[in-house]
This record gives sequence, C-alpha cells and structure tokens, in this order.
Amino acid sequence: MTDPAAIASQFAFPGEILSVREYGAGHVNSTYLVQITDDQGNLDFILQRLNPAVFPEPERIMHNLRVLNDHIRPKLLAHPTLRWELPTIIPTRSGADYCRDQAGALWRAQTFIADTESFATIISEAQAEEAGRGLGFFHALIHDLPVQLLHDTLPGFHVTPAYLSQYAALAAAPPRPDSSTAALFCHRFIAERKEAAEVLETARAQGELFPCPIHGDPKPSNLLFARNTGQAISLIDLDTVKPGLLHYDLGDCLRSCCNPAGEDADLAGVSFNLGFCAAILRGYLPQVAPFFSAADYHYIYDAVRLLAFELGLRFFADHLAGDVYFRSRRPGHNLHRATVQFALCRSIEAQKNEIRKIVVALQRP
Ligand code: ADP
Ligand code: GN1
Ligand code: MG
Repeated sequence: MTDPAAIASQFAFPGEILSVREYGAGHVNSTYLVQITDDQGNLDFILQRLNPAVFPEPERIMHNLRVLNDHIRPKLLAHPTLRWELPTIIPTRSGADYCRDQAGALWRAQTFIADTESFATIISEAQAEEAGRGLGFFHALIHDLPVQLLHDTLPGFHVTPAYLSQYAALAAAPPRPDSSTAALFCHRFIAERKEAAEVLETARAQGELFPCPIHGDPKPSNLLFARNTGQAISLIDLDTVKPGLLHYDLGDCLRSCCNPAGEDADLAGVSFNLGFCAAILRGYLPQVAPFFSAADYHYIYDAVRLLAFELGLRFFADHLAGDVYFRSRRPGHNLHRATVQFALCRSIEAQKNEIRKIVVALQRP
C-alpha cells in the first residue's frame, strides 16, 4: 500500500506538511486531509487516490475538472455576491495536475472548502430545500457548458439497462453464489421491475430528454453547507461530472436526501419522506425553470423511482461480484445496502400519486 504522506510530499502545498490522515466516508476513492503550516497558520487540503477499479481512465476526470473550472470560475467572478465554491487543483512540484503511485493509481490534491459541513443524511425540510437549491444552482451554472467538451469519465454510469445486463450475467454465473433470503428477495424485486428500467433511456432515445452536463453523484455527503448560514455552497466529488441527463442528478438527489434513515438503515425504518421531496423541488425547480421542459417535469417521478431501483441493483450486482466496486465494511454490506434501496423504491412507488401532485403544484406553465 502506498504511503499517502510520501505522495503528499510530491505536491506543491504552500507550506510544510504537518499531518496526513484519512478523511470522509466516500464509497469509491481514498481521501486524506493534509494539514500544512506556514507563517499565517494552518491550512487544510484534500489528497485523493482515484479508485482504478472504478475509473480506468482518470486523466479524463482531470480534463473535465479543468473544463468545469474554466466554465464556472468567470461566472462566479462576475457575480461576487453569489456564494459558490469550487475546489482548485493543487499542482505537483513538477507542475502536473496529478501524480501516480507505483501501482499506477492516480493521486490529486485540491483545496479544502473550509467552514462547511456535509451530512450523511438530510435532517430538516430547510436543509432539503437548500440541497435542492444547491443542485439547481449547479445545473444552472453548467447548463450552457457545451456537453461535447466533457469526456465520459465513467461509461454506462446511470444507464440502468446496462446495469441490468451486468446483473443478469452475474446472476447466471455469480463468482459468489448466494441463496440467502435477502438475496432471493433482491432477485425477485429486480425481476418484477425489469421493464421499468428503460424509462429514462427511452425518453432520451425519443428526444424527450437531452444529454447535458451533470454532476452524477449529488448525495448529501457530496454537498457542502456553510457552517454559519446553512446555505448549500458547494458540490464536491466532481469525478462524474460528464454528459448525462438532468434526471440522473435530480433522481439521485431525491432518492438520497429523502431517505433520512440513510443507506445503512434497518429496513423497517426506511421510508421516502414526502416533506423533504417537496422541499427539494421547491429549492430546485426555480433555479432550472428557464430551461426545464414539460417532459422534464413529467419524468421527475420516474427518475426518483428509477435511481433508487438502480442503486439497489448496483449494490446487489456488486455483492454477487464479490464487493469489487463499492467500499464495504463487512461481508454482506452491499447486500444489505441493496435491500435498503429496494425498500426505498417500494416506498416511492407507494407514494407515486403524492409525488406527482407535488410536481404539478410546483410546475411553471
Ligand atoms: P468519494 O468519491 O470516495 O465519495 P469524495 O470526493 O466525495 O470521495 O470525498 C470524500 C469526502 O471528503 C467528502 O464526502 C467530503 O466530506 C470530503 N471532501 C472531499 N473533497 C473536499 C473538499 N474539496 N473540501 C472539503 N471536503 C471535501
Ligand atoms: C458512490 O463516491 P460516493 O460515495 O460519493 C457512487 C454513487 C452512489 C453512492 C451511494 C462513482 O458515491 O453512484 O450513488 O456511492 N459513486 C460512483 O452512496 O459510483
Ligand atoms: Mg463522495
């Protein structure tokens, strides 16, 4: 295992390194907090090893970060009253955007967005509204970024039918067979909903929804809230900023933020919170209203249902594959995570009419 402190010393931090320690609770990359000191005092930075099993071409991510930065930074400078933060890449001592360890994995360093906090789960309607506003603000910032300037950093990401095919192959010949009650429940749950997996891709193929730049992973722990005001002021984890559908983001934001029990919950406690859903959409929709079409409103329910189903499918497929994608803390962790998402999906389905009513009430003509 590469020593993160040795890697940290290759970056041009503006001072002397005091400490390097593991940080955050992401499921994909390895994240470290680097504390440095100079004449002014101490300052924090983020150092990350991108997961090669997830991102086989991480240079694409670094390219997209540059494109994103070049697009957003001038807008923020032109409107200094808008509070939004974007991490800045710290170069290596030789001036590169990243370095590689002996195993070939890519490491990068970024500025730490200070005086903020992120949450594993959303705790109030006010916070839900801010989460929605933050995602909408980000979408509005990037909507005029020509999508062809962005590389596809993770092909197939959020293309549910592709995950279904991967699952089908694993279910036919699982490296790790499982006939537990929970696994049988997952197989049945997926079988009953296979047809619905096409909904967003069909809408895209029919020209109802259009590819545009997206974040890809707007769950609560990737949203930073200002400590003093509670305002959402940054979306981090920009590795999956790439071409996609707005509905991948909105569906993922709703499925993650409206599950206050969290992704590791006891099944009995899992339920989709309608109050949070209404609050997120109250925050989100005014930000995107200028470019949100009637079809965009129409597919909101389908998106939240699909993204919960899709994540359950991804967790379950990873369980069958032997836990090769999502970092897991114990055997069976990804299986449990899958059952939680399926319970959430069922709760979303049970509240379909209420969710559609919320959308209609907020829809602009
Ligand atoms: P992963 O892809 O593994 O989820 P993230 O990029 O989300 O990795 O980083 C993991 C955690 O580290 C985040 O949830 C957040 O708490 C923290 N973090 C990452 N980048 C920053 C940053 N620039 N400023 C502040 N906190 C950060
Ligand atoms: C992963 O990296 P992290 O923990 O922010 C995953 C998301 C899932 C999420 C579920 C690149 O996000 O797609 O929704 O776990 N990211 C990637 O918690 O696969
Ligand atoms: Mg993350």
